[in-house]
Amino acid sequence: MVKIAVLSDVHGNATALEAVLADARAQQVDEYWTVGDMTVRGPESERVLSLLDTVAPTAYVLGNHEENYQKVLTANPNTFTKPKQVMATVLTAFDRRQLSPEHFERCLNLPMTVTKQVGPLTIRLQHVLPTVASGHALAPTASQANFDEATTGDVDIVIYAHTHTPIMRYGTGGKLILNAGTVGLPTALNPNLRQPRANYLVLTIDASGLQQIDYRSVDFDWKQAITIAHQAHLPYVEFYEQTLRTNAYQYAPSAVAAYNTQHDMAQEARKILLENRR
Ligand SMILES: [Mn+2]
Repeated sequence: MVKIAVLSDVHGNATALEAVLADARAQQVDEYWTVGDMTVRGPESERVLSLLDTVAPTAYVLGNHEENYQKVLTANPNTFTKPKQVMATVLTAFDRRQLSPEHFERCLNLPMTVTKQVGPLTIRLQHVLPTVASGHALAPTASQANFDEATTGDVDIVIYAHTHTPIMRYGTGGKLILNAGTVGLPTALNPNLRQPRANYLVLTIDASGLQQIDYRSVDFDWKQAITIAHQAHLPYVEFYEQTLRTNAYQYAPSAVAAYNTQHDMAQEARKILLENRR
């Protein structure tokens, strides 16, 4: 029997990750898998990756935020100017200043998918689709066709991430689809389902198959997480703070666009991109 913790969307929130790792230890987890977006948005991407090193995850896959690291390194300053691209540029630069060269390099070289064989089960990890690490294809209410596209290939279970919404459903033909939710930025559409707790998943698998799926919600000191963000002079700190305070998603393109205008972020992003190209 093996107990596997599935962690996704930590987003640089080391405070939440510490609480989750303590809970996983108490659950006597044997192995850790991650499903992308370990960094970016929160203040402590380096501490997140160092904490993860202490449990040595056996799977890392590319999230859209790690993918943005790659994009920002080679982006054209004249065209990489959409509101979220400006934010990605500034947040990538913030992370790059704190990340060790080894950690940054690892983020730049993540695979799109990792496939694991555990007992009788073939399990594939992917941030969104097998070949796409971003976008809304697997929003919780997306069409079944999208979930069928997510489960192509010779797999029994697909675990994805990105939506910050815990999910258990099926592809046509019975492939199981799981989403562990989010460790670092808990949000929900329904106000009554919002809660300031870190989500992750513990899978228990033995020779007969999947014995238990445990969706865990763990309390963490979100006020302390906000304090750390302010102390670190995190860019876009208002978005991070409001997400942790309200558990409602704050990073809509229109809101980011307004913030960019107000704080002249396009100028800062342009400076960063020009420096990257030198
Ligand atoms: Mn994502």
